[in-house]
Amino acid sequence: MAITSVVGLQWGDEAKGKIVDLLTDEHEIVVRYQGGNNAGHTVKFDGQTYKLSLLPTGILRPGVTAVIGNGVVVNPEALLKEIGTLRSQGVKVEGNLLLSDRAHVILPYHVAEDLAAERSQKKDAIGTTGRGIGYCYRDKAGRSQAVRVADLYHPESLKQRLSGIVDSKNHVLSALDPEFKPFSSDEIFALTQQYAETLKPFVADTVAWLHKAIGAGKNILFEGAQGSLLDVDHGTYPFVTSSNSSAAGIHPGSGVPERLIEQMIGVVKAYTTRVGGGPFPTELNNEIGQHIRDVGREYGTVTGRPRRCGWFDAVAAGHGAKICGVDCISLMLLDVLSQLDELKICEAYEIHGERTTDFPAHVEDLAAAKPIYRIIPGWKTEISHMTRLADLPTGARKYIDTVGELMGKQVKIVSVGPDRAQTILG
Ligand code: 2SA
Ligand code: MG
Repeated sequence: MAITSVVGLQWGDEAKGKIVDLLTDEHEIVVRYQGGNNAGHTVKFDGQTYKLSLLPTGILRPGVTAVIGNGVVVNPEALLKEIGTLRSQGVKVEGNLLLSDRAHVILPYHVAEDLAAERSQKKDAIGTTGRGIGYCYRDKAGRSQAVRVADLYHPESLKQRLSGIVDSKNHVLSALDPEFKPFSSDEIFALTQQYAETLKPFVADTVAWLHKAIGAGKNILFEGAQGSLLDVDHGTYPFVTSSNSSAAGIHPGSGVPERLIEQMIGVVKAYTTRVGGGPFPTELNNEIGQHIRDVGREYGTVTGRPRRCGWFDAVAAGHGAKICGVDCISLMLLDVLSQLDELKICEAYEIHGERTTDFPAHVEDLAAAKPIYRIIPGWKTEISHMTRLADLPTGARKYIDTVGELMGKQVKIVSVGPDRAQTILG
């Protein structure tokens, strides 16, 4: 039995989907444990591009079971749409997907609350994906207004509870927006009953199921969404998502104890990106940042928003690596940097006159951080066809070694292009 985890160490979009997809060959089960349809994974193979949001990447492989764990927040509408798109691309979903009966359900008022809150916060807005993620997690933590997948199959109590929940949501939403059109609790209840019907083939006690799979010696892969710096406990709070998007989310979000994980792979981009608000010390608001955005096609998979781009930040990614307890690093999108004359890697911050390699707790201290850089000469050579470390130009190897040195972990995988074949194992 082998249990592996793939987790992003930056602000998401580290190209985890590619690594998960590669490793799926050796695993029979792929599990998502947090987040929801705010995530965006792009996987390319055999000339096809697959865009995944809520579904675990394992869904693309026949014979692999994709599990949506209890820690995920599920918008049934989005899930059914994604399943429909995959079916039209020839992917078989039936029999390959399990949805936890303990997962929480995103309902239309969560999306309305997210959008209304973001509108009212203006310049302090978090820059959410507008999918209602934070408001569903808020109800989960608050307990009284939450709806879980299992509740869909207890219609009488659900109907009664929804009437109070919808009243209270309408009250809050109309205070935020005078033009708000109230939700009808009967309509929301009817929706939940439609969902109950269409989701039924997938719903399972995934906790019990996973423990049986572990007992049977199955290989399991955990797939993180977003990245460690968006973790609600360990990220750049409050500019974070509402789940434990570092490896800290695996145990609560799946019911599988973390001590059973044998290999934790931390995924980083060769540079840094961030989408949404919040400080970003190595951000490049100049033509280099634009170059990275153009070459790396750095636009949100879900929202299409241009991603903010900057130099690799070993303090930030190193914080992610510590929180997750990674065994090794997978360095992605190295090819995107190939045309630059000179590269910079942030090795420490200067905050209020003091040098530190600790990641600060408060966003105002992070905003004050001045990056201290190591300079690495550019290699100015196309590398996307190279298949061995030894083939890479000296500058590219120096870059990889510096990332490994500063993060204190070996870089074991280097990606030089989106295709499965464009992967160098170190
Ligand atoms: P939310 O919607 O409440 O989770 O937003 C809170 C913050 O978390 C960020 N976030 C993300 N950052 C990077 N990638 C994400 N997924 C999509 C992608 C995003 C997109 O793969 O490109 O398409 O815009 C993701 N999901 C959430 C978000 O930007 C907020 O900063
Ligand atoms: Mg993404």
